[in-house]
Amino acid sequence: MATNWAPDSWQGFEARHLPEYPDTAALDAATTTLATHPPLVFAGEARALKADLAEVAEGKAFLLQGGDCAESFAEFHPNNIRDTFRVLLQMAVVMTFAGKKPVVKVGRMAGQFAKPRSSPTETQGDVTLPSYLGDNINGIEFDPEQRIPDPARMVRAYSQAAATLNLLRAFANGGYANLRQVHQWTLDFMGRSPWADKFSDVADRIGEALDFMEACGISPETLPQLRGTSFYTSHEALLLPYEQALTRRDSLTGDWYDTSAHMVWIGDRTRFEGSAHIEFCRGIGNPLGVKCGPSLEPDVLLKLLDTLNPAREAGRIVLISRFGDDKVESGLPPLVRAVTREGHPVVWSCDPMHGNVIKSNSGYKTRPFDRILNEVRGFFAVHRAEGTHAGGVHVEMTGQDVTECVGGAVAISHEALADRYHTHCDPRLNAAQSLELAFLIAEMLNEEEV
Ligand code: TYR
Repeated sequence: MATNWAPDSWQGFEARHLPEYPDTAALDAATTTLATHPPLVFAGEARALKADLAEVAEGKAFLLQGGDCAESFAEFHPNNIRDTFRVLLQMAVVMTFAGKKPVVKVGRMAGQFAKPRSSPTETQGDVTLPSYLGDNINGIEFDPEQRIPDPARMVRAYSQAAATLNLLRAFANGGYANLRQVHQWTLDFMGRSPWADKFSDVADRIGEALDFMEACGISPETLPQLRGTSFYTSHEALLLPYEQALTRRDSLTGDWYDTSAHMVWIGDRTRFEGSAHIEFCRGIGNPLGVKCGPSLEPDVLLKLLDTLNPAREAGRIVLISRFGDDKVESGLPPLVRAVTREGHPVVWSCDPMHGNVIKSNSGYKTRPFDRILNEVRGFFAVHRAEGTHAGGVHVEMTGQDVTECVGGAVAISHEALADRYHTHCDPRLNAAQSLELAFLIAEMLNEEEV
């Protein structure tokens, strides 16, 4: 257990990207309420994820982490949860089938509300207001009242996360994820994508394999592994008052866990030395992600790993690189070499989204699909050259048919961005683009084996 640590010890450190709540009594009331609410996950589940991630660190499995850029109160709907879940399942099945490796599935769901912003204020015309920071902090409407941080939003976010997680658990183990249903996961609008046909082929072959096994006496009815799946949740541990209120001592081991999700991560903007976010995360037993961008020096990373994982447990740390497609091949190797040299057992995961944002000439923020693919290719190439395992991907995606990232097989043009640009924050891959990415990753996983 971490020494000199308590769930609130982060308060003595420099905290960036946290809101200033004008009404401190309301903040106390909200965190006191949350502290009496049940945990969203059980510590044993976080340990199960750590064990699964240890397999990834050893090169025996692959991590798929994905979901919304930012969840919102307005888009809270069972169909949205189902559609994101089923695209993640499709992606996982493609990678498991073609890549012949188990896939650890972690949703960026049920808690991904808060967003660090590049500027604390937003100006429209001659009006300047505080930036929108995520639905658990303030409102997206460009309105002075809405932009005031409201602590009661944390309680609403908790209940939305609880309901989302409840549905995800039901889908994962209640029959929806049964491998016999694989054909049913195809979404109507995917019909236009050539990758939908490829998926249908994979589904046929899985069906045949299941028929064969059933003839041999093994079926989803007799084997739980075919009937359901493990699905974990994660979000950025940004809003520390919320995370602290949900941090509890595990009754079995006596260790502290942040029970707001199975895994949390520290963003690129909050991983500086002396940060409150690092202080908080070092004391919780959950698996931790650390975003690694171009500004991260190898020796700073090594120090960070010593702080966050002094016992060098495999499965504790996921390093999520986000360089941009033109920088990954030069920026990533020094980090990989340093970590390998020091013998830290980490999962290397690729976030091909955050380094590849451009402003389209149509005015929208977008991410070209080609650049996303290129960064994933570069990531695999680096690990192949270094002899390390390209362990996972971290993507911002949705099961909806949105038009936010340009390109892909159903080519979304710059002009088409306006059609269905629904994101609350950054552009996400749509369902067809997500599936396309999964097939390409499956190919790369196969090449890794050679
Ligand atoms: N149980 C296995 C897993 O979680 C195989 C599986 C995968 C089963 C996806 C169902 C499913 O929907 O990886």
